[in-house]
Amino acid sequence: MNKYLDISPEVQAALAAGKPVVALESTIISHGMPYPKNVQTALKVEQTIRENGAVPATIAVIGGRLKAGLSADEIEYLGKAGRKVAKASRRDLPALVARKADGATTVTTTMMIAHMAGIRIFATGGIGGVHRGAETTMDISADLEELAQTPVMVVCAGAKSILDLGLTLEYLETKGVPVIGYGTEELPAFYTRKSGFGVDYRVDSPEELAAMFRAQRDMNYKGGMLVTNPIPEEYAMDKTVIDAAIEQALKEASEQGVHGKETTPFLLARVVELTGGESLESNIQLVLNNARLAARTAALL
Ligand code: PSU
Ligand code: MN
Repeated sequence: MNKYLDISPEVQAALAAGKPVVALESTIISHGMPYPKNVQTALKVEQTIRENGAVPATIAVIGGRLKAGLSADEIEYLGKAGRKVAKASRRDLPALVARKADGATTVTTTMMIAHMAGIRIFATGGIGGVHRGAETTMDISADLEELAQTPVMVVCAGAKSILDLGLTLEYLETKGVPVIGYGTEELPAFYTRKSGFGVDYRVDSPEELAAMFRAQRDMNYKGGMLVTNPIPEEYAMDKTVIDAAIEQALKEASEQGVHGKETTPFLLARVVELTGGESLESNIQLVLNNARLAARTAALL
């Protein structure tokens, strides 16, 4: 086992017994939602995974240790510290480990640590992707590269249209990452169920998802699989409301010269501020929905 990795006793016991385990990210806790809603949500997501027959493994870097499975106190700590905790992508782990620092794991580092721990499935809200204007900024999330090289199934609600969703799909196609729509032919756009872009395959049951992932693993693919699960209808947002907020956030980011690792957190925070509590509630509900699907699929893997 990796010498920097700590697997919690509960997750370790589940893995040893071949029981289903679902990984969860921590950027959504520290950077994605305000305190204390972030902590309440993280605990509720864990509970939802348990109710659906799997063991949750929330992932983070604490004191330079790569953690798979956090205690409620550790989740509280990450949630309360919020933006003071570094956003940890692939390039950040060596520094955080060497300096014994804390990090909130993105989709990228959650996939990495899940894979180190032997966890095959991970539930989150939205992934990073190709940013609008990437043809000049070259801002492409490391999440796409990780999906191309780490064999973990990521269950999300698609991606927010702060990104260029068409280019994100092109990139995933180039990298050989299957994009699956759960109960849909269309890529969901996080707050809304539709984006106007098609997915590669529609799947209608956890059994079908598990079969596709098993086939991919049996063929020794080095990459992962992206499952996009639309937000439940009753929590979906009005497209015009969310589009206006995204346009406004993008305009402010460009005016203020926001760039690099700050781009995604800036855009996400502004969209939440501009749309108020409605988008936060949608965000919580779609994560719970993804946790349910991931737990039910993990039980079949
Ligand atoms: N998109 C969302 N919500 C999120 C993120 C992205 O809708 O919370 C977070 C995830 O942790 C994701 C990261 O892995 O942002 C991507 O950041 P970047 O674009 O800097 O790679
Ligand atoms: Mn970026």
